[in-house]
Amino acid sequence: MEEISTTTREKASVTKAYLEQKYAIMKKEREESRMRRSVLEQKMQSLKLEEPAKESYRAELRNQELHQMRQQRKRLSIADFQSLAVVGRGAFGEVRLVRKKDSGEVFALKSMLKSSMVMKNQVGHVRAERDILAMADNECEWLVTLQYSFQDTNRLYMVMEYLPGGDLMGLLIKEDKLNEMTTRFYAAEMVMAIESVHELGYIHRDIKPDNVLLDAFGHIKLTDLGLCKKMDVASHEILPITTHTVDDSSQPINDRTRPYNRNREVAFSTVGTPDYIAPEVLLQQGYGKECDWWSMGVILFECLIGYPPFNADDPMSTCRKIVNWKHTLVFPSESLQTLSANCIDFIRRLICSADMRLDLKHIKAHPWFAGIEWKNLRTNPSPHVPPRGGSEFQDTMNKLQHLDPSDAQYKTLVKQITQNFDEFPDQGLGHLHEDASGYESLNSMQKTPTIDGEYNKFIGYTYRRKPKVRVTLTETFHEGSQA
Ligand code: ISQ
Repeated sequence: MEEISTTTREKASVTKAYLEQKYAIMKKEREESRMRRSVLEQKMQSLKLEEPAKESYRAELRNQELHQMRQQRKRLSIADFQSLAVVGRGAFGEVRLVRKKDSGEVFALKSMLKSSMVMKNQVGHVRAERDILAMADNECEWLVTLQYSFQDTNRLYMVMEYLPGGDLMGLLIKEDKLNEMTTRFYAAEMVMAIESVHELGYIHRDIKPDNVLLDAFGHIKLTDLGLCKKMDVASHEILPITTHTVDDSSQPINDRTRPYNRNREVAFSTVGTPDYIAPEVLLQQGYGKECDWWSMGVILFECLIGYPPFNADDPMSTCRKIVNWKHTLVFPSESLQTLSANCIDFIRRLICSADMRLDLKHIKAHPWFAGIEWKNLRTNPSPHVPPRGGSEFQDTMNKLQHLDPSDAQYKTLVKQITQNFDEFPDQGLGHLHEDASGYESLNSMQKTPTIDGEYNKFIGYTYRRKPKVRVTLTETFHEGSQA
């Protein structure tokens, strides 16, 4: 019998995953549609509507669903966007502020080079990020919302909500250190954000200050879920150390000077800093979601002390310090005078061996968090509202949506809402425009060579967030229809 080649096997497994995903989505959509109908019928029943009125509402719902399906089928490409500014650039690609040409809506567009992804074994990682963000469909308030994802021959694209506050690393560069109350605010929000990744069934594995973004009101959202690992409930994951080549497309590489190495051009630029990685991950021992709580502990240390606890001149030395944490985790003596005992105890219970580390329940119950109302953190005021943030940000976004790019005000507004990011030269999106032969279809996977004659490994990447379908039973219509 003829041997089945690895490529054929790989193609078959990608096809299987693609079809399974497609059918799962279709099933979910049918269920959602049934649910919408049933809710509408119940509402109309309780309002005792006459049959003609009911029929009219049913028709409205059908029309909305049809419109939504048509929108979903439209194929997006880079030509549908205008670039306003580059807000991040790294080894795999870049993040831009863009405007969707048809609607004028402003988004963050992350683009990644497929060849780098394949070369650096990141294919699974970009899929993980897209899957999690698409799954967090019911708008998880702690994760950056994915609006669309699409691809062309050379690149993958993620269109996400734009967060104007920069990242926690930017805030640390500006402020150097944060006081205990401010740190406690970000810590509590990080707990909720990490919890939501775990609830979706994933381990983040790459929690660091650069991946904690700040929205217009100064509240956090996590991004860069490229290293997320689907949790295996029964067993612990074993991760080879080499997979820690971080998807750094959102990590601006420039050299803002700062004490120790707090510039973004970290010692291993394509690999990212190991400062925040838990020892059990580095040692390739089995690990679980508790590795994310270690990373949070390291971030809190850095916020309060001004540098991460295992910082060293080169990544190898950092790794050595991490695995030797029992001897290398040292709080400077003055911090022992200024920080509360609860605060130090909390950090020590995160930066410790995995089996002793606090879990979610004990984290939330720790005395350092006494008085925190976990349910409504995002409604509390943030200690750092970005300049021109708050409601002014939404006004600027609305203006940008409707303003002609040639308008004199345009540049000023763009500058205003990107001021918390580093500046990068922008050649526009022209160099990204190309034929769309890498577009996604089962056909293209089988027939169209993409990178170096390979079949498309990125099938199933395309995503479009569904607009909400909602029929509102208006009071006037209801009254009129009953008359
Ligand atoms: C959203 N807004 C600003 C910057 C971003 C970087 C990466 C991912 C999403 C983003």
